[in-house]
Amino acid sequence: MGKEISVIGVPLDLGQTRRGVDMGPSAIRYAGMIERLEMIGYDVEDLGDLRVERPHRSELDENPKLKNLKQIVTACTELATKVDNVLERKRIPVVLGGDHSIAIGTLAGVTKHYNNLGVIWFDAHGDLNTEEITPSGNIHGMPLAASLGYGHAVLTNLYGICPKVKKENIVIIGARALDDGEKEFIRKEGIKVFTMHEIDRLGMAAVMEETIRYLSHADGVHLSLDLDGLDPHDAPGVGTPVIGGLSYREGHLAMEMLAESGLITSAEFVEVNPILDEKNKTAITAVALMGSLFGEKLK
Ligand code: HAR
Ligand code: MN
Ligand code: MN
Ligand code: MN
Repeated sequence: MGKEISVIGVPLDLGQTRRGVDMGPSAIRYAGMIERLEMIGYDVEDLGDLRVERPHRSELDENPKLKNLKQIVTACTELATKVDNVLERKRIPVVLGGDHSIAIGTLAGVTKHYNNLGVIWFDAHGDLNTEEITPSGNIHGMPLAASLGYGHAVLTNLYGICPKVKKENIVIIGARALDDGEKEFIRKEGIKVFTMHEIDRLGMAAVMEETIRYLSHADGVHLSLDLDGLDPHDAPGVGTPVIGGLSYREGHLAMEMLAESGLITSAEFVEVNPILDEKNKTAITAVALMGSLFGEKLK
């Protein structure tokens, strides 16, 4: 991994129904992200935020099983182009959400550059729903399924690449709120998942060692970090908090081990909602995790 990072903000909140996560990129920047990465020695280029249109109310939620599909596809396609361009220039893309539906766009842009892309999905949720099994119709519950080639064709074929990632190249970490349909999907496809149960039993260090080993054959690894993977105590500013999550220390250890491994080639930090937050705590946590991920040293 080189020492050049390009930051792309995606102020999109249409993948779920609680407004405010569109302010995530600002909150993360205000928490000192750019300066933090520069302190570590990176050349950081801030490409600013994507322009995401705020639709007329009458256009919202047209299809209750795929809410705001059109707007999400537009934003994700633009994001894919930007991410693709950053990698073309041999820089590391770091995407700031926005809700997790944007991962479809990030992965579309990233996967073009690898033959065997690995993905670490750090999340309380599986994000493995499709319009057939979704309990909510919210597309932020679908990006991993879409990237695997399951779901509506405009999502699975976004940017003309399907699937964007292979099922044997994914590790989900921190899951504790999986829908029944998602559990069935995980079993059927044999997807590697470390639920909170396994993390409690094995400990975070062993989980990360196994994750790094599992993905060691990949020629690039994308980290998709949903802040709700952390416990709401450390990350209260998220739209769908779930108790019993990873502590800040476990998250921090995970990031340090990933930094040591040298595996990570792109990243995104999503679901920061400053309206639901306590004094920007969640964005501050996100920036601290980024510091560790990108090799901040204690001594
Ligand atoms: N699984 C539920 C659904 O599909 C909740 C998803 C919540 N998702 C996120 N992203 N916050 O991980 O609606
Ligand atoms: Mn998610
Ligand atoms: Mn989540
Ligand atoms: Mn440490």
